[in-house]
Amino acid sequence: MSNEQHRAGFVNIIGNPNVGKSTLMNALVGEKLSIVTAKAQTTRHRIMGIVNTDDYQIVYSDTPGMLKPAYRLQRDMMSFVDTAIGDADIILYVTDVVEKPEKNKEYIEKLQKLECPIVVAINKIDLSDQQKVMELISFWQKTLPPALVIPISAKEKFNLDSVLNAVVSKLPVAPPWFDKDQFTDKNMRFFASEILRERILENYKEEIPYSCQVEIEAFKEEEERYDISAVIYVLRDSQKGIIIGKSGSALKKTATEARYEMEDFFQKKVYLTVFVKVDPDWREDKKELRKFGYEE
Ligand SMILES: Nc1nc2c(ncn2[C@@H]2O[C@H](COP(=O)(O)OP(=O)(O)OP(=O)(O)O)[C@@H](O)[C@H]2O)c(=O)[nH]1
Ligand SMILES: [Mg+2]
Repeated sequence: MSNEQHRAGFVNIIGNPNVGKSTLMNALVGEKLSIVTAKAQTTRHRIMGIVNTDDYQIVYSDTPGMLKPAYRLQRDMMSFVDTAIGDADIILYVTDVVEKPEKNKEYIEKLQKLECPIVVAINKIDLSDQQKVMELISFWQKTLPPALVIPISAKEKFNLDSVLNAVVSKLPVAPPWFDKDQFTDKNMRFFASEILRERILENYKEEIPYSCQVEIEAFKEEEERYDISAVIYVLRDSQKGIIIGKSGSALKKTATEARYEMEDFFQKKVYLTVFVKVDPDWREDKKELRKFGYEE
């Protein structure tokens, strides 16, 4: 294929919390780049997943679910969303059969004003029936014309070919933005911290996961294994106790699960050490948030 015909572009995945944006990106890229849990606000960063062929390069961006920010971390999360709306070649708007379609009106109004093509994916149709899905398709065709509206199940990998075809047909003619062997913009430390954060989201209740931040203090690449040292920051002393659990049992479970998951992801033995520290300010403090990669 000659350079003049190569297609490439940014396909930015936007939508409300918990609709399945990360599940969809992982399925489209074929790698578990973004963590997925049943809890809302799982994704906190913009994470790129790149699909390369000889003919095209699709740079997907997974983003945090859209919400009204209550603290600085959430404001930073929403600035990732705003940037992604601004620099998209194509918006892949994800909704599902569970949420009220009119949720988050301001964002819908923003999307209505955009010039770039929009593909709407109605996710989780495995949980619905045909009539409800037909109603939603017509709602979204009316709300975001001339968007292509595609019913899918990201989890069951149903109808994802239609999403891929829609995206490829709208990709601009352009040279690749990234090396053709690159499949993400994030490094190994980032994935290690996200894997541990996913285990925290799964293993702890209520406000605990939302009070936690993970920092990878050291990541040493030995020949036989990776030596990883992580810190879980919490907001209060009482939360530290909950994370650690009785005689350290809760932390041991979380760290062990994270280690297995890291070994699976990195295809390498992992030696993981996890510390817990209190940092009352991390969700609000600009410098702390920058350190954790939330400021662009
Ligand atoms: N039944 C069903 N569940 C799904 C589907 N896709 C995703 N889910 C589930 O929905 C939940 C949320 O999925 P995520 O991919 O984390 O959603 P998200 O939009 O990235 O969420 P945030 O990052 O919190 O904004 C998880 O429990 C998924 O397993 C689907 O097609 N069908
Ligand atoms: Mg997500």
